[in-house]
Amino acid sequence: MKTTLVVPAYNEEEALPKTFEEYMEYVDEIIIVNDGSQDNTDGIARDYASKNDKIKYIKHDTNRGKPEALKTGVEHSTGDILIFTDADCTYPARYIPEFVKRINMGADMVLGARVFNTTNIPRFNRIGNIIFSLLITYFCYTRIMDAQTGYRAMRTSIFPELDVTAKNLEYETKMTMRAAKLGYSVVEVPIEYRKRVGKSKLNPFRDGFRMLNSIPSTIWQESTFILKSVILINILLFCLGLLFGLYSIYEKLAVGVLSHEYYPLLAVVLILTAMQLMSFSLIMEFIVNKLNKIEDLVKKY
Ligand SMILES: Nc1nc2c(ncn2[C@@H]2O[C@H](COP(=O)(O)OP(=O)(O)OP(=O)(O)O)[C@@H](O)[C@H]2O)c(=O)[nH]1
Ligand SMILES: [Mg+2]
Repeated sequence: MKTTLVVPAYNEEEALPKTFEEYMEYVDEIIIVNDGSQDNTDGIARDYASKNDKIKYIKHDTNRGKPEALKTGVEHSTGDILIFTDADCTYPARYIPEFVKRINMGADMVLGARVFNTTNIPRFNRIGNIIFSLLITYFCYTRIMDAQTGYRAMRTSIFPELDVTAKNLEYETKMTMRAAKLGYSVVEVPIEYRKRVGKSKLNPFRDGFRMLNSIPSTIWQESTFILKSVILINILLFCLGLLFGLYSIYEKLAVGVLSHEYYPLLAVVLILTAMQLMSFSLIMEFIVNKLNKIEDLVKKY
């Protein structure tokens, strides 16, 4: 199967030559998308593309953000397998054969999970990553350690279904979640994550806050209508339980006796029902999605 590497680059003059040199031997096609850089990214990418048939160079006249740069790259790709990486030398190219192997074995998406040397991941990203990964594991019923990784491979045929809307950092996470939610097989390959070459464009506070902020909206957007209804009912049950519980605690502390002795029990029952119902719905949704995917496969062959 033909492999296409898509590399978004924004002011990466320092890391770009190393990226080309490193990845060249591992893929059949490289698409570099210059996302309106102000440095010499244009000159370097143009030069490499003119000397090498494998490299296609595309340029955004203005900066549109990483998700748009990746989408432009995909539009110009001709491979059966898409591989995304950053142009900052953080992701080692040597894992590509393993990614391709996993896809050939039946995976739909392979994530390069940054589990070794996580100190090279900015602190806010690390915290966000842990929260996202736990939530995704729960919401998608699929164990995912690094939903946010920028290093991933997927079958080109599934990309249109995973074409999520996002302005920045949350793009990869949303895509991972959509894939898992749709019942695609998402697997992880543990990778080393190196220190970036060149200046980071991330602002730990602004981008960290944005990312944490995007967690509830991502979960909401990626939920089906039925799941959204269940979430709302659960929130209602949970809040009611909390209200009864807090009222009982307040009464016990302030007055010393409970006017309604069954309130604490009611609180526990409501909260546990909400949690059980949520887990049950998520498991049901997971099973239904997987069965749909199996049915699609059976119809195909
Ligand atoms: N930040 C940022 N990156 C972009 C943009 N457009 C393309 N990119 C590229 O997307 C990749 C990821 O961006 P990075 O700035 O490395 O962000 P990161 O990998 O989350 O964090 P650091 O490597 O620690 O800076 C790099 O190859 C960038 O050059 C953009 O508008 N903003
Ligand atoms: Mg990076």
